[in-house]
Amino acid sequence: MKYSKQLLPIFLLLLAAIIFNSCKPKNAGSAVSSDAASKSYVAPGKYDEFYNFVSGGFSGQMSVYGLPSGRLLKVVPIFSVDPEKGYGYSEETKPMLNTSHGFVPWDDQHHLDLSQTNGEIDGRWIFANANNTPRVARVDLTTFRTSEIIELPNSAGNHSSPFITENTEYVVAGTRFSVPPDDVNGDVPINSYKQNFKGYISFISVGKEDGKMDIAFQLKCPGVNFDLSHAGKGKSHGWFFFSCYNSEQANTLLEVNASQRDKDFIMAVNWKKAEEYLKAGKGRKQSVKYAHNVYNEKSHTATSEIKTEVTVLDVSELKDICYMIPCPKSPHGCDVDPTGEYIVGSGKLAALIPVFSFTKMQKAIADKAYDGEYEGIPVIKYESALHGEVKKPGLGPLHTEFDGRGNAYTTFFVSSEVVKWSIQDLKVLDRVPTYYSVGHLCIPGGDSKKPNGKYLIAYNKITKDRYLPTGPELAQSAQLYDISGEKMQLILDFPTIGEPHYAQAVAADLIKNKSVKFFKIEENTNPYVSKGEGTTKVVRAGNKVDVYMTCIRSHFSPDNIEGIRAGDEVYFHVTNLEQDWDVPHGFAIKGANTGELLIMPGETQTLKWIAEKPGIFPFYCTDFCSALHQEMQGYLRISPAGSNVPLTFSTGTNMPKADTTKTL
Ligand code: K7E
Ligand code: CUA
Repeated sequence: MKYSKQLLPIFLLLLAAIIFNSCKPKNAGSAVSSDAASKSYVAPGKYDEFYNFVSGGFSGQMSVYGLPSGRLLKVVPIFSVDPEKGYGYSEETKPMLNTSHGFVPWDDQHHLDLSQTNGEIDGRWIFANANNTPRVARVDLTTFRTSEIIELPNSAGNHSSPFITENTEYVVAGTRFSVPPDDVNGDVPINSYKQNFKGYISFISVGKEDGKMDIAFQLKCPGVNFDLSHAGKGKSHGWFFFSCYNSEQANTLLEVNASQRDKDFIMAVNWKKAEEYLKAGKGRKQSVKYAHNVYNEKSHTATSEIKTEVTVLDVSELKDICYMIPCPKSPHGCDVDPTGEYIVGSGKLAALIPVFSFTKMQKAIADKAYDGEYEGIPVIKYESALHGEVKKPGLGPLHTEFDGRGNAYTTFFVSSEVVKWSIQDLKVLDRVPTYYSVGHLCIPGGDSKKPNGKYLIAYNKITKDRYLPTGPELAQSAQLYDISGEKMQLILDFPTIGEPHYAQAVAADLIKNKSVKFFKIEENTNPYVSKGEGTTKVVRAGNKVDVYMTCIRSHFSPDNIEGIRAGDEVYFHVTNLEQDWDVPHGFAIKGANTGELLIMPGETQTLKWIAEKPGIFPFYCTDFCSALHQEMQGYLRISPAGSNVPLTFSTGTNMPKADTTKTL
C-alpha cells in the first residue's frame, strides 16, 4: 500500500482539479461586461498603450500584442522556421537555427525577459529561451527580429531561462534536466542519476552597447531539476534565485517519485562571488560544442560559429556561491518583488505560498543557521529565511508578479484564479477567476523595480466554453484585467498563438519611436546585393547559377531568364530597392520546396532552388505592394541538361530576340 499512500496527495489535487473545473466560476458568461469591454476599446487610428510580448510555447515563436486592445501586431520567428517571412528558409537566415546537432527548425519557447538598466525596462532587447535544444535568443526591438542565438552546453530542457540581472549584465539559463556533462562518456545507466547527472547553470554576458552574448561561465550544481528563476535587485542585486524540484533525484515516474519530500529548494546564487572566483582563476576549462549565431543587419546575413570551450565553477568545491532554502513542495515560480527584499516560491503541490526575506537569509548565512547540507551545499533553516506564508491562497500556485504598490498577484492553475495579496502582511486581498487553468501572468514591468500596475494579463491553458470549437484542439488565451482599483476587473479575452507561458509588457513610448523603417541600400554589404537595376546579372559557374535580382514597385529585374539547365542549382539573390517604410516585396517560384522570401526595403535575401525539369517556371511577388502588384511577375526557362541555349536575362526587352518561326 506504500504506492497508493504516495499517490494520495496527488489524487486529492486531481480531485480538486476535477471539481474546480466542473463547477464553473459564477457569471462566466457575463464576466466581460460591455462596460468593462469599453476599457479595452482602442478606437481606429489610435495606438495601444503597451506592447505585450507573449511567448509562443511549442510554436517556438514570440507574438506581439497591443494592450489594452489585445490586437495581434506581429509574430516574431525565433526558434522555429517561419515560411511567411522566409526565416530559416532563406540562405541568409538558415545559420540562425544552426546548433551543435545541425540545423534545428523548431523549439519550445517559454520565457521572455526584456533588457533592463538600473532595474527598469530599457526597451532595447528581449531575450527568449528554447527548452528542447537549449538556446537563448536576443531579439532587437528596433527591428523586431532575432539578432542572436547562443546554444548552451551541458544542458537539457533549458527552462529556468532567460532571466536577466538588473543591468542586463547577465542572462541566466538553468537546466531543467540534469544530465551527464558533455565532456564525459554519457553512456551510463539511467539509474546512475545520483552519481553521474549534474545540473548546470549558464551565465551569459551581454555586451553593454551591442547586446552581444557570450557564455561568461557555468556553475556545476547538484543533479536536480531547475525550474524557474529571477535575479535579485536593489538590495539583493548580485544574487540570483532558482526554484528546483526533484531533490529526490528520481529518474523515473517523477510525478510520484519527485513529490516525496516535504520540501524542495530555492537555490540562492551569489553571482558576484562567482565572478570573484572566476577572476581568481578558480574556473575549469571544459571542452564542449555549442553554436553561436549572429545576424548582421548590414549584410542581412547570419553567421554561425561552433565554439569549443566553456569555463565551469564547481559549487560543491567553491563553498560560498550557493545556498539552499527549503521550499514546500515542488516549487515552480520563483519571483522577486520590486524592492528585492522578498522572494516568492510557488510550490505546485503546496497549500500555501512561502515568502522569503533577503535580509533574513543574509543573517542566516552570517549566523550559519543551517540544517545540514544538500550535495555539499549548505541548507538554510526554513524559518530563518522565511518572511512568512500566505495561508490558504488557492490550489496549485504557479507564478507571481507585482504592481509596485506593495501587492503581489499569484496564479493558481488548479483553482483557476489570480489572487492578489499584500507582501507586507501576507493577507489575501482579492481573487478573480480565470477561464481556465492559468499558467503565467504579466504586469507591465512586473518583474522589474518599477512595475506599471494598471493591467494584469493572465495566460490560460484551457478555453473550453470560451471560444468556438476548432476540432480536437482549442485555442489558448490571454485575459486582461484592470488592476488599477482595489478589485481586479476582467475586461478582455483574446486568443494567443501556440501556448503562452511567460510574457512581458512595456509602455509603447519606450519602443515605438525607435522602430527601423527601412534599411539603407547604400549600407547593404550583402555579397550578392544589386544596388540598382543596371547591376543585375545572371552568372553561371558549373551547375551553380547566381541570379542577382532587384525588385521595386512593380517589377523584378531581370524578369525573363533563359539558359538554365535541368539539374542547375539556382540562387535568387533578391534586393528590395525600395527606400520607404512598410514596402516589402515577396518572391516565390513554382516548385520551390522552401518558404517564400519576404524582403524588407534595402535588404537582400536569397532563395535556393533546384531546376528540376525542362519547361517554363513563373515567379512572382507575394506581398500586395501596389495597384500593379499582380503584374509583378517573371518567367524562367529550363532547358535539358547539356542544352546550348545561351544564358540570357532581361527586363522590358526580349533576349534573345523572339524567334517567331518556332512553336510547340
Ligand atoms: Cu509555468 Cu514553462 Cu514558465 Cu509555462 S512554465 S505556465
Ligand atoms: Cu511587390 Cu507585390
